[in-house]
Amino acid sequence: MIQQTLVLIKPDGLKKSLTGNILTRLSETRLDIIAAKIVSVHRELAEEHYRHLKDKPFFRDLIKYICGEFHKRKVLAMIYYGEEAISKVRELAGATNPEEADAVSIRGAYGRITTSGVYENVIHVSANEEEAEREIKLWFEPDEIIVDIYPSKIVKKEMEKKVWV
Ligand code: 3AN
Repeated sequence: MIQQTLVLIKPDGLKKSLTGNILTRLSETRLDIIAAKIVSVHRELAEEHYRHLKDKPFFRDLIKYICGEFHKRKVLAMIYYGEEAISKVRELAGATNPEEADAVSIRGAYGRITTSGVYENVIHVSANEEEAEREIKLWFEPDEIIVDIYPSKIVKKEMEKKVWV
């Protein structure tokens, strides 16, 4: 089944200059990248992204982490697309807990748990098709994706926009 999945290289991955290594590992999947951008993550986006964890004791630190307060204030957001994209990318990413992740997975190789208990697991990948759709629509506009993966519509908008001078 053709699927799409959101992949985030998190602030620790960027701070540690792991982007190239992670992209090389992900290229083993032979999937297509159909969207990519650097995002400075604001609190609302972070809280919405991790809304299923809002009652967890680690939620506050998790939001600080993804917003880059411990590393760099940016993430690399991408959409991978192709046959069984979700399971292929999840397998390469490895388990949530980097100490339990397979040693050759991305999280197993590059992740760590800090002394204050924050999981720095360098990469986010969507859990299933429903989450992928929710997350992709949260992080990307239809125009930023080069394949029509979900239905969209054209609307006329009068809005302020930054342009080159
Ligand atoms: P995954 O990212 O593997 O789908 P989720 O959605 O359960 O897993 O967790 C989201 C993020 O929350 C993880 N990537 C990790 O950064 C953090 N996290 C999950 N469980 C814990 C935990 N027990 N302690 C600290 N941080 C955690």
